[in-house]
Amino acid sequence: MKDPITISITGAAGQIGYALLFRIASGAMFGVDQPVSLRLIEIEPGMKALAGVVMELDDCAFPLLHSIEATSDLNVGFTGANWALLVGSVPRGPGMERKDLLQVNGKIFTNQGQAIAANAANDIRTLVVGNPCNTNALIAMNNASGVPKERFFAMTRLDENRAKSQLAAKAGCHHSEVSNLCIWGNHSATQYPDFIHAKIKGQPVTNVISDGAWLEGEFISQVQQRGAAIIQARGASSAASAANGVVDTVRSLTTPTPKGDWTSVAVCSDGAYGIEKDLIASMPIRTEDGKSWDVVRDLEIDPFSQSKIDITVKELCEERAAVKDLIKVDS
Ligand code: NAX
Repeated sequence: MKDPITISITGAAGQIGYALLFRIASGAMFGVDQPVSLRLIEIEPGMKALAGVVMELDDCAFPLLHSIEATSDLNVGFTGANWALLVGSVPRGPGMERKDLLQVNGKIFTNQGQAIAANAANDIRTLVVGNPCNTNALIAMNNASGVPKERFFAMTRLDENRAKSQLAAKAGCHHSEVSNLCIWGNHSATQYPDFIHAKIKGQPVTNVISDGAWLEGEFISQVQQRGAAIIQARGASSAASAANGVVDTVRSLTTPTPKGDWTSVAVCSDGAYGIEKDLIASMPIRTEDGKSWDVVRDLEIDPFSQSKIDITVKELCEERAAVKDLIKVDS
């Protein structure tokens, strides 16, 4: 049996946490031969519900679940973490502006970045899910002194999966036949689901779906607005599909990317595709060994795509400017 790996999860008693923990413990994230130790982090008011979640995890008697620690102390929560999944954040309240939300959450991710730097394992990788996830990841990264920037990610995989599903439905094929789908930019309503480079059964999407107006219009807005549509239908935001996006993201970063394909995740920009350096922006990435990753750098960007990428990158710059006091860089 392998040694257990340690996964710290914030917001563990929330909706996404409830859909996520059981899948990690069952082996869906790291494989069916990899034991896991869970460190579950909540704020004080969430600790009672978290105790109930821990009871349910116990009651599953998962063979791979090595240990569970439930805590509201960040230093305890991130001790020895190989992966930190930052799911918890404060939702936007009535009358709260985006700028207020950025500030409130910014403080949370400042503390979490510092606690990760002080307590996690040397190979720590951090995936931020809690919104606004790109900018929260930017703040955590800038406050995690000594942790390499390429170990910070923000989740856009749910958006990628949503886009694949929409394209498959339009083309009348199975979603597994859609590949090379990249989400660019921010996990927000400005994101750009890139259908130009996407493929269906190995063919360019634009050869398979002839309805260009749908691709340029309804397709993009449906992917951008999918979260809102789910809230309207379900009366609550995406949880199981978001948890599935977390599982898919971590699996994609820890296993080699299939030949010729790529995956979407927001990473620290090194200036690729003219995206401003050090923003956490979604782009196409590949990993050959399941450890290091690189941006797929040779895609030709047409003027339509460029105009969409410019919009979402501009929003990321604005978000960064709104939290510049928390990240100690000029913006
Ligand atoms: P819930 O409100 O159900 O759960 C959040 C949990 O986080 C609560 O239990 C709360 O007590 C806890 N929490 C709050 N502040 C915390 C802190 N400082 N430390 C530890 N725990 C803390 O929300 P849920 O539906 O689970 O969503 C969680 C986050 O995911 C939200 O910010 C949401 O907007 C975001 N999402 C991100 C997505 C993405 O693709 N990146 C998609 C789904 C989701 O909208």
